[in-house]
Amino acid sequence: MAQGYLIALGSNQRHPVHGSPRGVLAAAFAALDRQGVNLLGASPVMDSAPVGPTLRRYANAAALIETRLDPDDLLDHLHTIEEQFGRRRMGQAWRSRVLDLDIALWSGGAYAVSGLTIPHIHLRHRTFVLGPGMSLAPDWRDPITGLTLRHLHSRLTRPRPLP
Ligand code: PH2
Ligand code: MG
Ligand code: MG
Repeated sequence: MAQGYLIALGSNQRHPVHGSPRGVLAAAFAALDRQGVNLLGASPVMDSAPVGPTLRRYANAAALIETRLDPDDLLDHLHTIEEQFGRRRMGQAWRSRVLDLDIALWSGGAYAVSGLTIPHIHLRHRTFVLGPGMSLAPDWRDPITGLTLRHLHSRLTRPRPLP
């Protein structure tokens, strides 16, 4: 059965062929439209300040895909694409990376098995996932809070009065 996923893309390192992080994400969208996966939508790419230990800025975006792969098989597939882009999965978490592909949302709802959690655990706190995600699927609801991506995004970016 075809299943829908929202994928969060990130890059903060150059690639020898694809060039800047923006070039990496353009190539990654193409890679997400092969081998049993259909790319239904690609968001605009945004620049974002790094969260975590690295100093390099990120290019971030989101993709809406359709595939028959279950969450675990899709995660393996995404890891293979990351490796094709030169990513090596070792050492420090959150280090600089050529390409990061995370499953943000799944049409099947919530999932938590052996190291894979959907929705992505940081979904609700990251404008660099919610902003691009909202441009593709504003009415898609987070199964945990019941809130739409549009709502989660405005909750995070709404100006707050000074104390
Ligand atoms: N990804 C991380 C850690 N920090 N910061 C930004 N701006 N964008 C990311 O995609 C990102 C991050 C871990 O995957
Ligand atoms: Mg990530
Ligand atoms: Mg990741």
